Amino acid sequence: MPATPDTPAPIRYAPEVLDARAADQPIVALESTILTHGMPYPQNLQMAGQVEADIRASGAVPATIAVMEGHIRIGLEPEALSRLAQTRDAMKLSRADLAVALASGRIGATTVAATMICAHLAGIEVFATGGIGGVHRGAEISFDISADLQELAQTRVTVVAAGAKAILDLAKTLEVLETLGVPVIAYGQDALPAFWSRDSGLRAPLRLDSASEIAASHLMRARLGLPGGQLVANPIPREAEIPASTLSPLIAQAVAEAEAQGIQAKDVTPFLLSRIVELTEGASLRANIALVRSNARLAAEIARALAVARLA
Ligand code: PSU
Ligand code: MN
Repeated sequence: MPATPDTPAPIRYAPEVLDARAADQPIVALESTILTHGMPYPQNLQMAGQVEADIRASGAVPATIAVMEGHIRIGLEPEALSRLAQTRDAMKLSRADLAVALASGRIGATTVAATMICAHLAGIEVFATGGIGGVHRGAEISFDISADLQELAQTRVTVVAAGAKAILDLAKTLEVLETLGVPVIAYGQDALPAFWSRDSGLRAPLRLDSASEIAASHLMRARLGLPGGQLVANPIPREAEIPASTLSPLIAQAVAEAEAQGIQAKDVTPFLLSRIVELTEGASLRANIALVRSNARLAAEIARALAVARLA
C-alpha cells in the first residue's frame, strides 16, 4: 500500500471490541505501560485480567491498547496480553514514539498520551488508568514534564485516574494543567487525590459527583469546539489507601536515589514506582491495583452515561 496521507492508521480490533463497536456498546480503553513499566510480572497480568472483568461487570467492554507487529491493537486477547505482560524490552510509547514503533514493527506499550491518541483514532472516548504523568519534582532543573499533560490538552478523551502520581510535584502539575486548559475534576470530593492516598492537601479545581455529569461535560466540550480531554481524579477506595504521611518519606528517599543514580527521562517513573513497591514491602502495589480497578469501574459508568446521553 502506498503511504499517502490518506492511508488509514494500522489498527487491529479484538473481536470483542469489534462486536461492541457494531452494537454501539460502551467501550473503555486501558493502557499498557502500566503493565510493562509500572508493575512486576505476574501481578501485572493478574491486574489486567481483573480490570477487564471489572469493566465487563460494570456493563462496558474493555479495550487494552498496545503496539504489536506494526499494528495498533485495540483490545488484546489473553495470549497477546500475557505475552506483553512478560516482555521485558517493550518500548514505552508516548506521542513522540508511536509512529517509529509502528513503522519498525517493534513491540510497544502505550502510555497515557499514546493510549489517548490510539483510543481517539478508534472512536473510544473514555480511558481508565492508574495515575497520569505530570511535572516531576525538580522539573525547574530537569525540565521533566510528562507528555501526558499536552495530550490531555489536545485529544478528546476523558481519562479516569487517581490523580497524578504522588511521586510528582502535584502543585506544579495542577498549574500546568490549568495553563493548558485541561479540566481537572475530582470525583465526589473537594480535594485532589494523590494516587495511593485520597487527599493531596491541594484543592481540585473542579468537582463532580456523578458519572452522568462527567459525561455531559465531555459532550459539552465537543459542542463548544474545544479540543482536549478531561482528567477525572477518582480517589483510591478508603480501605485501600496508604496515608500520605506514611508515604512521603519513602517517596523522598526514592526520588533522592533516582537522582544519585542518574536516572533520567523515560526511566524515572518506572524506577520510582518499583522502588516504592520495595520500600513499602508490596503495599504500594496492592494500593495501585485497587485504584486502577476502581478507576475502571468509574470509567465504565461514564462510558455508559455517554451512550445514554447520545440517545437522549
Ligand atoms: N499509572 C500507573 N502506573 C504507571 C502509569 C500510570 O498506575 O506506570 C504510566 C502511564 O503510562 C503514564 C506513565 O503515562 O506512567 C507516565 O510516564 P512519564 O512520567 O515518563 O511520562
Ligand atoms: Mn518524563
